[in-house]
Amino acid sequence: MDRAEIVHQNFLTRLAAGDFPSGKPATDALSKAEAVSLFRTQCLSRALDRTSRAMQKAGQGFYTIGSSGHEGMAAVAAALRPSDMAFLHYRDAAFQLGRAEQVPGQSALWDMLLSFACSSEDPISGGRHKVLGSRALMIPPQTSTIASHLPKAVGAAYSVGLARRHPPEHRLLPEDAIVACSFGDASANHSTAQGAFNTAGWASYQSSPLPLLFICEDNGIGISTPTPDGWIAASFQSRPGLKYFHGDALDIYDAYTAAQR
Ligand SMILES: Cc1ncc(C[n+]2csc(CCOP(=O)(O)OP(=O)(O)O)c2C)c(N)n1
Ligand SMILES: [Mg+2]
Repeated sequence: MDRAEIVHQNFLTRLAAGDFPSGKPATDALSKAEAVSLFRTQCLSRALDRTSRAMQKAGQGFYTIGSSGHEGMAAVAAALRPSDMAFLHYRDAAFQLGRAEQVPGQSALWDMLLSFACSSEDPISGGRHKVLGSRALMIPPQTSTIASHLPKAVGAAYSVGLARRHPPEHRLLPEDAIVACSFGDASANHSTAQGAFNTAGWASYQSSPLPLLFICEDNGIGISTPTPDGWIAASFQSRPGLKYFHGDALDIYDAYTAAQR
């Protein structure tokens, strides 16, 4: 058994036994039905990870960039609206699947499997890469080139206010839309990311409308390079023009509440 299979077996065993990690009790931030729906999305995301490995073994798939451990992004999707444009980290299958729940007529699972297979029928990249994205879900196509999407997200958020100031500028996003942009803890150190944070702060500091939610998915590591304990909080909690919120992505109630704030 490989590591992913061991984790899966442990998951099944503990689930069956009701042997859960001690966490904070459920709050009324989510109804029972909403919580179950989020858990289902999380399971689908994990199932995609496992399927991508099986496809690779069978010579049918070419990407196993996983979302395991990042399933909490389902809660972030639930806190946003499908009209809030989202520039996603490459591990955000759960976000895309969660958002697909909010928009009728989607085939998000199937579309992602086509992407793993490099199928020319993959609707977002035509089989060029494993790409998260969907026109209907307002998720611009995104590969795994770290930090490349952050400046684009800043520009998109800036355009919301700009379109308001320059009628009859074309308005793709609703007036009260926000733009979401997620990335990994190590990606946050990339100079392209730093430029985006600085631009966002610079604009927001002088009261330019910049409805932008940056989401750092801190799993403590970037490939083999650990992120120092507390680094993300330390480097983001007192930047000019930026408000910092913390959410526990292993707790859907906490992640949902933090994203809503
Ligand atoms: C521009 C660029 N440089 C380097 C890489 C190689 N690379 C792939 S993943 C990764 C680390 C990302 O770590 P983190 O942002 O913490 O995301 P995680 O994979 O932990 O979710 C790097 C450097 C890349 N994909 N793109
Ligand atoms: Mg990381």
